[in-house]
Amino acid sequence: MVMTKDATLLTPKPEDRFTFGLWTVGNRGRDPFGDAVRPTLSPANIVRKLSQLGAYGVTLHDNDLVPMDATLAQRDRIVAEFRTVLADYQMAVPMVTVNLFYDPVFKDGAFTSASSAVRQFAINKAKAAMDLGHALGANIFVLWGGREGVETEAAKDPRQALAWYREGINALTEYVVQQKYAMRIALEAKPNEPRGDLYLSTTGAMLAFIATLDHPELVGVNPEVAHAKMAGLNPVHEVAQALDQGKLFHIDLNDQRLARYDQDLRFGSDDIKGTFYLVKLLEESDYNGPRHFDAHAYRTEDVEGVWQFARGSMRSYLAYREAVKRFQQDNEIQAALHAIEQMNAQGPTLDSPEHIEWWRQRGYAYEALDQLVTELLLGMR
Ligand code: GLT
Ligand code: MN
Ligand code: MN
Repeated sequence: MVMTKDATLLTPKPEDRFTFGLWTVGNRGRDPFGDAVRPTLSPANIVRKLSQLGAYGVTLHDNDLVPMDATLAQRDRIVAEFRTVLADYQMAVPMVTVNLFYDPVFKDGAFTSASSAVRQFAINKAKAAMDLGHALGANIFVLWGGREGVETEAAKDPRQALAWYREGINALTEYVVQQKYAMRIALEAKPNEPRGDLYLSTTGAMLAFIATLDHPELVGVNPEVAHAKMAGLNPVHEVAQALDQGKLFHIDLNDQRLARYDQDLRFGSDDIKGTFYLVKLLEESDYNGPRHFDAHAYRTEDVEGVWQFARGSMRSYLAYREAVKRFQQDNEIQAALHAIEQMNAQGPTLDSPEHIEWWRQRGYAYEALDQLVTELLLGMR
């Protein structure tokens, strides 16, 4: 089949539910070796531009919008102004998160800080961020434990750290119940960076941890493609497990090469086959939440490059989605799948040496199937 040239196919629309963190397009290109290369973009400017590009909404950390030292009156004014901007551009805020990693008070962690004073401060900050999320209409609260980890195991007993982590999250679900907020918490795992080792480093670890909480029904996961790859895992399988447990509350889409620092590359820009299967999984699942991009433009880019990055993230998702449709409609691929299915169904039961030998000898024809997918993704079908 020839690739479609219909220009509207790759035009993002609000119903596609694309969202971006204010911190993603707002990323100024700082890295451990170099300073900012781009100007600060105001939240209002980001909302306006993303809405023009066809996004559904934005997400934010408390301090992406409200400075950490703002008074309550200042906070209320900022929130009111921001709500006006959101209404003007018909943009939603489906998710809010809390920054528990930037300020130096959190250098030894937040919920897992060895100091009970810091832990309490972190819990209070997270509750205030939930209030902010509620005010903006968010029903997902993401928790990425940025500095919940260690460089040296001498510092804390990891079992104690997990107990503190649990106490922190239990305090937040208690708050949700008490305040009657229509909000669920999504835990985001990452194996390392900025700490040497982070606790609960994979989505699987998060899922097991959730079962030990006071209100497991209020807590799910927010897997990030790049973080799974940093752990050497297959993001498709991480997301599949979350779906299987009814715990995919949110998702962070980006890209990442193996064995590297946290690159947060534009979605689908590196691992084309892996991304294809992730989009296929999402589109074939009952997940109907936001398609949230947590990535940033290359440091080489100016502001125009940032908007190209945002536009490209959404167009790529749509292009992968079209590829999924072509996979579903490709006669040869479907016939190959059907033949494999038939062979599995019609193969003999393993009740005699000859029948066992049959299963030993059979081929699965996955080479031919994968080749078809490869050619499809290369635009040859
Ligand atoms: C930070 C991190 C992300 C998290 C964000 C939410 S902030 O950019 O790298 O993976 O999702 O706190
Ligand atoms: Mn993320
Ligand atoms: Mn990341």
